[in-house]
This record gives sequence, C-alpha cells and structure tokens, in this order.
Amino acid sequence: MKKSGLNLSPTLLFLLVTYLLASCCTDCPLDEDKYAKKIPNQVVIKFDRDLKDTTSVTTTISNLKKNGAKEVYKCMCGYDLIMAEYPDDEDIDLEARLASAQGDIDQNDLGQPVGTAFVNLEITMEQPGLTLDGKHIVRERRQGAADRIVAIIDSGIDRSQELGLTDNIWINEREDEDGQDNDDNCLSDDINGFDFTFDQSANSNINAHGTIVSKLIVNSVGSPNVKLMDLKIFDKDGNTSLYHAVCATLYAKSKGAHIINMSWGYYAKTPSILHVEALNDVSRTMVVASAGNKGLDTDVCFHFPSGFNSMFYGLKNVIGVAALDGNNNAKASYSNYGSGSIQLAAPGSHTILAQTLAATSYAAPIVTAQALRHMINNQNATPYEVAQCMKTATISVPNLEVISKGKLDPGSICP
Ligand SMILES: [Ca+2]
Ligand SMILES: [Ca+2]
Repeated sequence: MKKSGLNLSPTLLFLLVTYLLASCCTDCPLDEDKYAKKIPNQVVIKFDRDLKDTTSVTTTISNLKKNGAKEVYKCMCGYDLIMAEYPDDEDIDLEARLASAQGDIDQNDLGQPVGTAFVNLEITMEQPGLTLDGKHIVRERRQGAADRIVAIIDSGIDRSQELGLTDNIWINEREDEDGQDNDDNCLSDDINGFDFTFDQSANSNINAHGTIVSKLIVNSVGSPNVKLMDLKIFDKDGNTSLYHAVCATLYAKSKGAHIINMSWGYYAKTPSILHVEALNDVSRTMVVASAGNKGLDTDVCFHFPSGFNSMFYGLKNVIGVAALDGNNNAKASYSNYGSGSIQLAAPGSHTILAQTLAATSYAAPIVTAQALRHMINNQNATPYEVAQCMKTATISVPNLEVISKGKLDPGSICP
C-alpha cells in the first residue's frame, strides 16, 4: 500500500513553513482581528506517550493545579492531550505560561520534559445556521461490514425522528446509556459520538449547522450504509477551540471513521502545529474541509484545515472544497479559492430544511457524499485511495482558481 502522510516530521515541516512564510511577501487583505485568536488563559499539552500512563499524567495534572491552573481537561484515554485552564482574570504573559507549564511536566529518566505545550485557538463558525433542538440518542440499530462511517465534527446532529437521520446514526456498540464509561476511553455515554465542548454525551443540537451538513450527506448518498458519527464541538453561537477540534479528530480515528467532514475553518498566518500533527495522525482517514466564505485567495490568506493539502503542508488526506454558484458553472462570489491551497469546487447552494442556503460549508458535504458512494460501491477502496482519485477526477471549469482547476464530477468512478 502506498504510504501516506509527511516525509518530514511535522515539527521540522512546521519550522520550514514558518521560515518560508516569514521570508515571503504575502499580502492578505484580511483584518488582523479576523485571524484565529489565542485563548490567553489556556495551554494545551501534548505528551510523548498516551494518557494510559497514569502516573505521569496524574503527576502532571497535580503539578499544573499546584501552579495555578483552575481546571485541567483530558481529551480522552488512549491519546495524549490535556488542556489546562487558568483563571480568566489572571494576567500572565503567554510565553511565560507556556514555559511554566512545560517546566511542570513530569520529567522522564533523562531529565527531559515528556511533552510539549501549545497555545489554544478560538475557532468561530462563519455560518451559524438556524436553530433546532433534538435530544435523542439512537441505540437501536447495529452496524454492518458494508457501512462507511463519516465523522461530522460540527455543531451536533438533530436525531428527531421527523428529520429522517435516525437510520444513519453511528452507534458505539461498546457503550451503554448508564452514565458510566463502558468502553474505557474516559468518555461517558459516547453512544453516537461525543460533545467535546461540554464534555457530555452528544445528545443535543442547538445550532442546526451540523444537522444541515448531515442531511446533505444522507440525502445525497441515499444509502443506509452511511453512518454519521456526531462529534459536537461548536456551541450555539458557533464558537469552539482548536483543542476541542483536535480531540474530536482523534476520537474519529479511535472509532474507525472513514471520512471526517469539517465544514468550518479559521484564518491564520501560520496554523498551530498541534493541528498539523492531529491531521497527520489521521492520515489514513479522508478529511473534507470547507474553503471559507470571504471570497479570499487562500494562497495568501491562509485558511485551515482546508489549506492543509497545499504544497506548504502536504497533508494528502485533506481535500479543501470551494463552492460553486447557483448554476454550478463558476465559483460562487462568496467562496474562498486558491490555485495552490483549495483542491476542487462543489455545489454550495441548496434548499434544505425549508431554507435556501449557500456556503462552502454546504459544498464540502457534497464531496463527502461522493466519497462515501465510492467507498460503499468499492468496499476494498481505502479512504486514502479514494481521496487521491477524487482530487483529480474533476470536470474542468474555466478560470476556476483551485488546484484541480475543476469541480466535483458526480459521474466519477474512484479509485
Ligand atoms: Ca466511553
Ligand atoms: Ca455508558
């Protein structure tokens, strides 16, 4: 099998990219305040070993609390991320806090820190969508070998019967609805997925964005073999953090998702290496990400995760998706684009749940749906193979400034 992912270590690549960007002459017209902001009172720590090493973790959490952290959150067991939150009104220089957190990490036998500290970033959804509220856990159906799992990292999925998604909800068969963690991943009742922002069972959806994304996928594929894993990270106002997005990404990997749909993103001069490493960690999973809706060239105004497939980052499992206009013959005026950063375009205008909506958020699910069709039709195809095929199996569109120079081909056969 062809090897995916990076040849350089993510850290080396990040340093190289940072150097290249700093020495370049990019001129993005975006206001600085539109870039993802650091969350000043939060530090994310990535261990060099997973959290099953309880002695080290317990010591570290205890050290962090002794040194001023008001709360320490664990991503989940089996992975290596925690987030320390400090009092809101604490006025500490961020770099000093990072150094302090790093210094507090338990030392290994060589006297070296056993982890790395990162800033956390705010992520705000560009298209919050309408309001829904569905509190239903689906636990009746059982999965089959032909099923293909798509993780919806978004604002939650409404599982009200009338929305018609219940047959397509993924079920964690090792978890019961009993308030306990039955499958030993340190998350209680993660039956259909998990709500990482509120650290609870994913059973509510206040912001309809994730439901619309899910409905577009299910309607487009029309197969009971599509299973939606509900990984909720956004609150009702469309806000989350990179830490929650990374935790959800790692969860999708841990439960065998074939595709991750990310109909969101953030602008940054350079992305967090924490994010680069997380997507490199899921290099065998296909990631479909929306390009963003500011009509910008993301070759100069960098947008992530949609831009991670660019030559700078080279994460080949990622497909960035621009939106076509209502006629599907040209890029929509609102859609971001990039000859070196966004892979292809797909229909972005849809009438769904009695609303006419247009955004790159709703173009990405059309690509995800096509990938699911390929994987259901060809059970031997790996997500990575399907992703590589779909990147170039496009229909050419004049003047379309994306890597493939084309739009999604609904008649393509991949791989
Ligand atoms: Ca669990
Ligand atoms: Ca349980």
